Amino acid sequence: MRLQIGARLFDGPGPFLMGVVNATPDSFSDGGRYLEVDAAVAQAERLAEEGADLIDLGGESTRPGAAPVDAAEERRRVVPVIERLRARGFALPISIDTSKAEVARAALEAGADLINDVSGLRDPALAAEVARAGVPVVVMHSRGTPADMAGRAIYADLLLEVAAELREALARGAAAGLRESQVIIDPGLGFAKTPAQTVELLARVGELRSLGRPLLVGPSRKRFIGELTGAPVEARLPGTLAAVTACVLAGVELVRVHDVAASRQAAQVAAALRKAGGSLFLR
Ligand code: HH2
Repeated sequence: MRLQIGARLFDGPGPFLMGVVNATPDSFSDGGRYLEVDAAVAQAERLAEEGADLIDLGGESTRPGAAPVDAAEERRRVVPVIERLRARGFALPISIDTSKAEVARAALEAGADLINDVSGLRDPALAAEVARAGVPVVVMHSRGTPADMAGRAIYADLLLEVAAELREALARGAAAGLRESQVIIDPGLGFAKTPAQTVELLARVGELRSLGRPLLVGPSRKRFIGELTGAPVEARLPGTLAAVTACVLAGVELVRVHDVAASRQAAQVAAALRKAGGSLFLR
């Protein structure tokens, strides 16, 4: 891939690691808010030290069944974190995980560099905002909303349909004036997919290269790992590392993870194996 994200040129096959920072809510007091901002800033700085290439900041949970958050509240959660990071000279590109145009605009004004849209440009206002700003955007595959996506995990041909729906998202972007060179594609592991479908999608993710854009994949701590292993969410690092390895062997350029240090090591070994080639890749 060759893509400028903020101050940094992402050049080469990677793998590049996107470290996850969730700005968790606390509606009780401003004091709590301040502590949350501090905690999110500290987490971003920790992930940078661990070797993240960029961070992804989110102010709304996208877990299945998660309650929606309004734009004003989401902005209040993320903008102070971006402002504080930039004021402290944070060097990495900052991605904002949002599907709302208003939040995207405020985040970009505060110093974010990339929009991570888990809704796949379904809101024309967000697509227009990305086109206006000219920043890179992650276009992720999903169906429905976190509240109803589990019921939409019905596919006659999983890879064909995910690829076709991503192509439709690219077309929506183009209609809004977005250049294709701004776009990173994400298959959306666990979003409107059962654990078994997520495994199939991960195993065949390389097929999405046909879309001609860099790939980002987010396997970190997800439910398919729990279903395969019985591990609760806080004990899914080993399974996450296996999935990170699979992503890198498949040629995925960007991997979104919570545990950057451990993922960096797995990704480095996998990248060396990928480079060496050999029978590992023969079926
Ligand atoms: N997964 C989550 C959130 N955002 N963005 C992209 N591009 N790809 C993903 O796979 C992805 C994503 C869900 O993970 P997490 O951030 O841990 O959970 P939550 O959304 O509940 O904060």
